Amino acid sequence: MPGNKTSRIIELNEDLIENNDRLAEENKQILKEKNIRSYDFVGAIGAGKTAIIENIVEKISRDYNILVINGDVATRIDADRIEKHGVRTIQINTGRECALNSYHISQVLKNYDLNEVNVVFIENVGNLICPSDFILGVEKRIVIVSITEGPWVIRKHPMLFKFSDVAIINKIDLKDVMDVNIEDMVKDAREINPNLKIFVTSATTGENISKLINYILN
Ligand SMILES: Nc1nc2c(ncn2[C@@H]2O[C@H](COP(=O)(O)OP(=O)(O)OP(=O)(O)O)[C@@H](O)[C@H]2O)c(=O)[nH]1
Ligand SMILES: [Mg+2]
Repeated sequence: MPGNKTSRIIELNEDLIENNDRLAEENKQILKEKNIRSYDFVGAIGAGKTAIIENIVEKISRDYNILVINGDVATRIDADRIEKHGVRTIQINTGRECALNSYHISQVLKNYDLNEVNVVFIENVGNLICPSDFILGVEKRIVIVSITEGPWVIRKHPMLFKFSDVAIINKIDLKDVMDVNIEDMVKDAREINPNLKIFVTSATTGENISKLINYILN
């Protein structure tokens, strides 16, 4: 019967999220025991997740032993970009899945030697919707949008802003060619989640990246 089918689908989805949350809690414990700082960068395709992580690792890799986990549907392009900065990466190709989940991270935490590592940056699959259901057990979730995605991108995708700790509005070097009011975008993010710490950045010029680093690593 169609009614039964629908309720079974809802149960399955609930199971999936419950299992994810349980493993995320386990990941959190492992990261805490190993004294590893951890961050999940989420955001739409092309918002600048890799570019921001490249900026960060360039600035801090002398002081921290960093591992970057790159989630991508099919390629290792982003991991290769990160490795050019002399930082170790693990590429996870998700195939049909539009977000990393806590199982992916758990596999890394259980199967790789993390003894020297003290910071893990995770670049999630480029998507502004899917990752909101799948917490990974990390210290902070950081959502990135860019002004080239249009002035309404935050209002249109409230869930990730609701469930993140930090928001980045990137590509502000392009503000003169884009018809967007950055202050309005900041206001939109704040209305959705008053606890969000918000940074407006340019991965191209490096504007405000140091402030972002100071905040997340403090
Ligand atoms: N002008 C400008 N371009 C940027 C900035 N940040 C990233 N880009 C460019 O935007 C494009 C996409 O950046 P990525 O860092 O690959 O974006 P991403 O979010 O990692 O993309 P996916 O991994 O494919 O989801 C690249 O051509 C970057 O050089 C920025 O602050 N300003
Ligand atoms: Mg990327």
